[in-house]
Amino acid sequence: MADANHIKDGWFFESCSLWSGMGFALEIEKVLHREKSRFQQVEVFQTKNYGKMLALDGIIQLTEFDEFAYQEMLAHVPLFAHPFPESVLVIGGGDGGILREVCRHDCVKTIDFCEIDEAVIRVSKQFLPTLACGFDDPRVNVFIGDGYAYVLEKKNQYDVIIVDSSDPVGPGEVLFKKPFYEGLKAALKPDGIVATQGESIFLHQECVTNLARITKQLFVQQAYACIMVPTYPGGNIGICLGSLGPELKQPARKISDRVQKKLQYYTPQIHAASFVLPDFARRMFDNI
Ligand code: SPD
Repeated sequence: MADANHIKDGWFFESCSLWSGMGFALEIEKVLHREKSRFQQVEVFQTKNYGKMLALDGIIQLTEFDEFAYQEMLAHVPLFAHPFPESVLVIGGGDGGILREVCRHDCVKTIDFCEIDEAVIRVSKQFLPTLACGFDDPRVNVFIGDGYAYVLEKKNQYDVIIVDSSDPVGPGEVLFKKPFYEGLKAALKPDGIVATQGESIFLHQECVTNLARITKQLFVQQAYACIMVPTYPGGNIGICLGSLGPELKQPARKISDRVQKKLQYYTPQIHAASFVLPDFARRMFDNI
């Protein structure tokens, strides 16, 4: 968790034990919302140059400036790698950004959505309507509760599971451990794909290699994709993927012009390119 005193002289400072010795700051114009929910401090700021910003326990979850990069990639890479996803589960991501992207897929018939903190959904609907726009889609079933417990109850049900977690500190830590991934695997149909928030190849090497090791042990295929996101620590974040069948590194389906025109980051080319990693990272994964 970040220091509670993360606002100073009109600047929001993000620092965290996970990327110690480094910080990131955004100039803010206004605190739009602040509440202590049952689980965390939920804050929305109007920044000077990066639109609105959502922070949980002092950690930036998104800015309007670059949120599309993360949401599009975490949703569309697994969904386009799957030849015909009908049943999708989204864990976390109460801001609704991932949901917005999943809803763009006409072949998807049901979207179960499990978020532990109702406050994140409520606040996002109020302050971030361009993200929280998928909750009224008739295919969406919202469950407020613990994603870990939710997954353990599901067997053989989903084509794609997307985990949009915060960082592995505090309660979120269990979502980065093997028992959770065993649960994800059991919840997938035989050809299913899982995609989880995979932190940074620069800043979180232990976490990233651990996720890769777990997915390699449990899934038929494992891969890691990189996304550029300036307002995340180090300017990048990754997706850890596991597949029980389909090839992950190439889309299995064509994207329609209608959908492509609405996107700002994902293309079939960037789908494949995001798996081409800098050499230090390639070696890191080769050695797991
Ligand atoms: N270091 C912050 C990682 C945040 C990942 N989740 C973001 C949620 C956006 N939907």
